[in-house]
Amino acid sequence: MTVDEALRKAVDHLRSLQDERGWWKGELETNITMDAEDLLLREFLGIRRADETEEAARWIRSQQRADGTWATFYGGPPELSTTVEGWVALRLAGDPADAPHMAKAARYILDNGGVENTRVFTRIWLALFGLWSWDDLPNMPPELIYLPSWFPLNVYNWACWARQTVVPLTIVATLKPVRPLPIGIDEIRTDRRPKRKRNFFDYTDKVLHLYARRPLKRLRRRAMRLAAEWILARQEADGCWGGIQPPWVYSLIALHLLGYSLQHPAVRAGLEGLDGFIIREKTEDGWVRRLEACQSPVWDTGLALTALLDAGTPADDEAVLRAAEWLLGEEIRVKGDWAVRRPQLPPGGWAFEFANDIYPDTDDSAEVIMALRRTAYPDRERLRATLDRAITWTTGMQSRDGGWGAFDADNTHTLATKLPFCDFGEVIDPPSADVTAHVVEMLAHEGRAGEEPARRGVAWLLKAQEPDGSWFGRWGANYIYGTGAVVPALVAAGMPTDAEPIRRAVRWLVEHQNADGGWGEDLRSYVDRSWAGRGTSTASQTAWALLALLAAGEERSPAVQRGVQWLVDTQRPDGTWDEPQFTGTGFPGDFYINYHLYRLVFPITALGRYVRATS
Ligand code: R01
Repeated sequence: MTVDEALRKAVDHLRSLQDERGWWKGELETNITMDAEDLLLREFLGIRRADETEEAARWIRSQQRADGTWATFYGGPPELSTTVEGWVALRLAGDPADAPHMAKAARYILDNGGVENTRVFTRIWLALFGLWSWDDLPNMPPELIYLPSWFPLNVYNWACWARQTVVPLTIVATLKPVRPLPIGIDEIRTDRRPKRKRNFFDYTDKVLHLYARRPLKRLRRRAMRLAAEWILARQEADGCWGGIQPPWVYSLIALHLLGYSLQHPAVRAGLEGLDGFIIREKTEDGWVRRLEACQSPVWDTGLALTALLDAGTPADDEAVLRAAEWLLGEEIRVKGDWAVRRPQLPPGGWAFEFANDIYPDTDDSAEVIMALRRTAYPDRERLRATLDRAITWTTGMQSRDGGWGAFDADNTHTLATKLPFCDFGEVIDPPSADVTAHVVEMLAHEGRAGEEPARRGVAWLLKAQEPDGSWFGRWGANYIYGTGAVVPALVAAGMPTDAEPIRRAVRWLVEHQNADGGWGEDLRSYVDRSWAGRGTSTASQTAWALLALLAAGEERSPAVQRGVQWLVDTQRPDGTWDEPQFTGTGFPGDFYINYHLYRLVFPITALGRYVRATS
């Protein structure tokens, strides 16, 4: 098989996946926390059905490994909180505690500190059912909503995903609801307190617990009302909150506890919208169902469009124009929470999801701008105006330090990260190399590399280069993703390919090529630097390495030849690639994503650019 044939087959496959309405959307696979919590949510609201429970339980069981545990990514190490949630969900579904798969899970849990050692979110879910005491959870008062945007810890200093999670949780944790379950968790308790690192906030937490016992009644009542209004004002058109599962389910629970019935329009829209995030699939064992943590149509469509164009698809191709039309309709024309930090900036740009108007992000906006600019969309005036707004918005979201975060500017205050409440994931959204690179690349393509924002972005990137020549990947795994984003951006911005930063990156990539010719990087690299750039070869990571090498002018090098050959040799007969490995990152160390379209769009872009560079 030649490179051209492989590319054509891949393109045909990608075309076949386009929705007739113009978009692409690959599954966004995460882990069984989603499915366990979905059962618990339905149980809590009193709407859990036996058939849905059985399908979810079947999926959860199918993901359990031989040692009884669950992980947060393919092939990953056992994860305690996920395993506890899986165990509880299966108990709820009727699996007996003494069944071998349950006993094995319990064994692992006990050996690793028991439920006492799980993350705060897991223990909140247990507390909702009386399986954990609300008093043994960090306090988070609803009065948080009063803090003005200049005050430490105010909600706008939290990353948008954490902000939207914490506001409903203050309501839930204040009302401390308990809906008893017919199951217990004695099998997974140790009744020992885990040793945690303590800091100043553990003493504040004691004070907050004392206040929580006798709050100023009127202050608290008003805070609860303000928090509820804050939540309701942020529900999106499809019923979601922030397009992601945690704010969504906690907002539903909070509203429900405040007396909004299941028939209330906001609650109904929320529950119906959630159904749109369910994937059902027939397997050998019967139907399974799982929940997407989030959906990625705008991101996928931007990347697919770029892939088609890089593969030589004409700019006026019918599939290209259909995608462009859909993306133009997805433009965001309203202000969102980002405006708290950039009040003068007019709206524009794109979010990641079908509906997330209050939270557009710079990463999606940069990718979509680059893709749309290359199309021959016939209404040139509409295209120009949309791109102008998007470029202005994206540029205006630059942080003071010269980099770009995903959803907010200057979201860099580390205080929230110190709270005992925040023991999971990222809670701030500071600039990252991958996002900054995408924005710089976009500005360079727009002919703005010489202007101040791009120059400061380049300076930010140069400062962020690791001593070994790579760049950290915040939203993709990991140094290969970061390096694959930054090198093309620096070259687009005018850096000569023989400049020292580029040469160091090239050397790092070549040194980390696998013997089979591909590249791979295990997600363990986020917690253990010895995994940096190391892991089983995957299609998306091989493509990212190739994108950097091709931008660096290495198209005739043995490394590129072997990388391209790896893609050709491992392609499936249907034109795509197998990629059970997760190469997407939600939160380094804690939450990972398998974007099902990455295995196809990135190889197409890499092969397309290779063919162009060598012909
Ligand atoms: C989550 C959670 O489930 C989650 C889901 C999705 C994301 C954020 C941003 C982007 C867009 C994509 C996905 N781009 C910046 C990246 C592009 C590749 C984040 C988190 C889990 C726990 C909590 C996500 Br608490 C909150 C959210």
